Amino acid sequence: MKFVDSASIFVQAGDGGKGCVSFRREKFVPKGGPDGGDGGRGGHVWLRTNRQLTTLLDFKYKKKYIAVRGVHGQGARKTGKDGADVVIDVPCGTIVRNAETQEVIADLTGEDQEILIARGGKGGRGNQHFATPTRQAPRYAEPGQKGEELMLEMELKLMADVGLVGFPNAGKSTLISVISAAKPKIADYPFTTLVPNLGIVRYEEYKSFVMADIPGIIEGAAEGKGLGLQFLRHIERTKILAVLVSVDAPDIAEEYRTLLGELEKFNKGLLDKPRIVVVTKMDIAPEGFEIPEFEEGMKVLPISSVSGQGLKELKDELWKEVSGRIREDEPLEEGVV
Ligand SMILES: Nc1nc2c(ncn2[C@@H]2O[C@H](COP(=O)(O)OP(=O)(O)OP(=O)(O)O)[C@@H](O)[C@H]2O)c(=O)[nH]1
Ligand SMILES: [Mg+2]
Repeated sequence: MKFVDSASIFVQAGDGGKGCVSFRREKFVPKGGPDGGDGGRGGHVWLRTNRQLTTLLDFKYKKKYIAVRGVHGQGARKTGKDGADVVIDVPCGTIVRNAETQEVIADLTGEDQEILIARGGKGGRGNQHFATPTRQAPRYAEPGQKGEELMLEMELKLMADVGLVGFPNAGKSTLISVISAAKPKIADYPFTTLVPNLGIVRYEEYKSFVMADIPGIIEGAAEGKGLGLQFLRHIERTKILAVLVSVDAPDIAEEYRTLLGELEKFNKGLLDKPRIVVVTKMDIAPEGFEIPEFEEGMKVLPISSVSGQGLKELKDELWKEVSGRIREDEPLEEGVV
């Protein structure tokens, strides 16, 4: 499967309908005044975020979004109907640029966010508006204005609260599959995950946070080994990182340091995020296994996605960090969270 995280599309709003040239016709009124109605507005094109979407894959197949023209005005002062709007659903975290100028038009991070991306042309005014004392029977009306059109470039940065990072086979996909409804592919060979998976982790009765499972990282990834590091941009915006190391790694503290090194090479800022260490596959821990010291003061949580050991504690800890960060960065309205 190919991972699509950017796309270009063409959007065109509808033109305005024409204004109408018409004169009143009534019995006993031989020369009625002008009564041409206005044209309707052309349909707008909107972008709207949709939490259900996690890729820009749809835009690989459909690349043109065109709204219809407004209906022309008619006699008897009848205004034409506006053209229907077109609404394009995009995943949360989509950045939209004008392809020509490269200017960022929108950074759609919120849920149910909506922006007008191409404005429909105004309808032309009918001849009823152009009567003057000296020209009582104007024979012209305005044409409709053109709808806006432009090429858009979209780039997706997944919006997740928690990013899972680890070597291939560390058990990232397995973890997300047991604590969320996401059903990613799981297998005992490296690089099973080729595209990021998002899962919503339910916490207690009505709380939830979003977790991102990304492909595995290996030493040298920054130089292009393995799948490279491009997908790491999807965790640049997560609030926290959970670094997974498998209990059966030859030297798990060393593995942890290697991972941090690769993250740092990609973007130093990643190391400023709060992180916790998760030791996975505790069900196969060798006799007498002891958790090593990873870093001073670092929280370490031993878990097993198979036996369920430590999963509750992990969720508690992640929720504590995620909700704490929400309060810090984005003050919420009273009563929320
Ligand atoms: N015994 C045991 N095996 C596990 C556990 N979690 C995952 N595994 C196994 O470890 C292997 C790798 O699991 P994945 O979840 O695909 O690992 P991943 O980190 O997503 O791997 P990549 O996508 O390749 O980076 C699979 O065979 C899993 O069944 C666990 O808690 N206990
Ligand atoms: Mg995986």
